[in-house]
Amino acid sequence: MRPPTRLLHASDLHLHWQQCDPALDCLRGLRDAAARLGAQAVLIAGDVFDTADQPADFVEAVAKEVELFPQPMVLIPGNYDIRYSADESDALGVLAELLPGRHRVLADGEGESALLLDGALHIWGRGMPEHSPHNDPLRGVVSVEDTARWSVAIAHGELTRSRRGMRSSPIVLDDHAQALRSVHYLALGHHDDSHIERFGTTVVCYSGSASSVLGSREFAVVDLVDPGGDTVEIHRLGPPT
Ligand SMILES: [Mn+2]
Repeated sequence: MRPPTRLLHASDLHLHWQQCDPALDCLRGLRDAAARLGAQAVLIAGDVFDTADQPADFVEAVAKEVELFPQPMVLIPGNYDIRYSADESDALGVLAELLPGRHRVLADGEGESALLLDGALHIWGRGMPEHSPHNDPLRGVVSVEDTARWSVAIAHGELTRSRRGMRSSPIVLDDHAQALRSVHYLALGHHDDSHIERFGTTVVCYSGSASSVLGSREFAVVDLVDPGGDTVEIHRLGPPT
């Protein structure tokens, strides 16, 4: 039996230098919530920034706020984080360089994993090489079938039943049914409003947007509990103090 584990999952922060105070307040609000609610790790499921182009001093201010999270944090890019042209750097890439080792940005186009909480939590995510119907955010998803580890995947895109709609970055759970069987929690980002469903035993959740500028201020608190007692609850950030 794995020890019960609590995660805070947020997404779609849409941090923008022109809204610096609300951006930093959003991170402080999540940090306070993580402490108050006893979260052991924090997941940010993409659209961290509102555009890839942010001035260096703003990214540094964001890095300072993220550094103050004592819990390990795992972030992935969303469609607002990526560059649509040449090989220039992007704000999330710059942030990744500034963060201490316990925080990880999973941006590899082939997907990559992070092991947190002394190996008790396996998190898989991949970068977003393009935001198009060809980009499958769960391509190559890795889960661990290990009774000593929780298996979590994180993805940014559009939950959809079929590829026929040709939405960009479609997430078709049936295409990954095999791998998802041993994933306890699928942390999603892209939608401003929260949404929870189950796929087999996997809890699938859009946390909603934590942004007070563009979003619903929502975030999710996930409890991983053996055997099969995983739950998720939506919370809302209070107004900044
Ligand atoms: Mn998005």
